[in-house]
Amino acid sequence: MKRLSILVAALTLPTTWLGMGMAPIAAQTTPVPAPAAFTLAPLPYAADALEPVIDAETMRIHHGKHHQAYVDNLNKAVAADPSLAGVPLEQLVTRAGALSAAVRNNAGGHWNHTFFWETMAPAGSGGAISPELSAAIDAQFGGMDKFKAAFKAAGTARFGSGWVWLIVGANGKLAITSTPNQDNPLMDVAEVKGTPVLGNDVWEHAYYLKWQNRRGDYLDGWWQVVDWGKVSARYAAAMR
Ligand code: MN3
Repeated sequence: MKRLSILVAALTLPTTWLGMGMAPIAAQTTPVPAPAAFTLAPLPYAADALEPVIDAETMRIHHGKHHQAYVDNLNKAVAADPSLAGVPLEQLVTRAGALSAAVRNNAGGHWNHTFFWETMAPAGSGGAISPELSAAIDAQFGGMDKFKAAFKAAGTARFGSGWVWLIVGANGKLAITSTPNQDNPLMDVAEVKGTPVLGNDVWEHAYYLKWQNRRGDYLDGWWQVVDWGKVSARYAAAMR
């Protein structure tokens, strides 16, 4: 009798209870991977390592707040457009003109700042310029001093916010160029296109705490922390 009553109880279970038993099996489909989000890499040196050219407070705000915001806003902009899921940063940059302003500005901001941190090293610790890059600068600009003067002129002439670059153009020659906002010479929208080997941020957030309105002095001082070994390696790669 007891066995029969258990059977009856099972048969009278509400169908929804039986359905619940099936639910975990139905859920065992291949999980959709979360879209790969862009992340902010740590600085390749301590925040105060480039003092006195770039003070520690500027470095912390610039990397931890400004660059972080480009990364966060890029992730939001990409998440809003399913066609951009998984597209590498370099492709977002080179296709920037066909994408939203949010993607263009924040992909540019992320690419430019990553490039910028890697361009620098504590004074005296960066590598030496290669004979090949030195010769190319001599040939194109008439020597290092003239190159630096031309780079400074382009950086100070950039109205508002932007960047100044040394690039290798499609003709294999060096050129100095400047871009507004967070654009860069890799973008399809750049006036002068090429492969950047060196770039300096001339947004006020990059220098104002230390240099205030003296952008030209910041551009002069900045050479102390440029890692010419890194720049030379980029030049060699661009010429391959
Ligand atoms: Mn910046």
